[in-house]
Amino acid sequence: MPEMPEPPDSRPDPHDIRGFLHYPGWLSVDEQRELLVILRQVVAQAPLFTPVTPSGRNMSVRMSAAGRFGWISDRRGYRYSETHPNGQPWPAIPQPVRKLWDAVSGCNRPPECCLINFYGPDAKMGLHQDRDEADFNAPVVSISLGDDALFRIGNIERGGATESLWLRSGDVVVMGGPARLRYHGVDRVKPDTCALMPKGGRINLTLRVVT
Ligand SMILES: O=C(O)CCC(=O)C(=O)O
Ligand SMILES: [Mn+2]
Repeated sequence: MPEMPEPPDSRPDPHDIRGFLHYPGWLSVDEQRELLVILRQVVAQAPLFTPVTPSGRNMSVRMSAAGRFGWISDRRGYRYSETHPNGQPWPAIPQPVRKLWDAVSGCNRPPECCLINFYGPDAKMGLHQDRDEADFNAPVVSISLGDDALFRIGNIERGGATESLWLRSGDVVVMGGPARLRYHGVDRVKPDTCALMPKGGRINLTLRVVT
């Protein structure tokens, strides 16, 4: 048999919003379903937990992670940790997620943390910078699955005008270059906007180089 050429990989072009690259619908519905099956295996090994802020408040997002590091928060503060709060190492970053990083990050270092954020109907994430990493040359790559989320993008400094966009299941956002330290957050999730997960909710995967 003659070798068949690989089918062209028709991925969407990004929209640039304040230096964040938004790829609407990067993952097909089949790819989203495949990823969800894999993520279920990851959270079976590393169960979702409710992080507590240093001031003692429960975060509304539940979290887990894959990779060498997970990001955790408790009364002792925010930090990267090589173990889950239960003491176990984190599962490996799933292969399709690694491939997505290679395709969009433009970074020759592999991701060391795949944070898994689970948003129920009332969860949100306040405006913040991702700045617990040692090397800001590496971008942050975010993948959305499930219900729509209102994502807010601010400035490099705290305050000032912001811009919002809806992130939908299968969307990817690359936060890198001069926008690496831009404030961002999730104001709310719109329940029942996606059929991917039978009980609804939103999963965000945030990939980062940590060291
Ligand atoms: O859920 C999102 O889209 C953003 C998550 C995020 O910014 C983070 O985990 O640092
Ligand atoms: Mn962030």
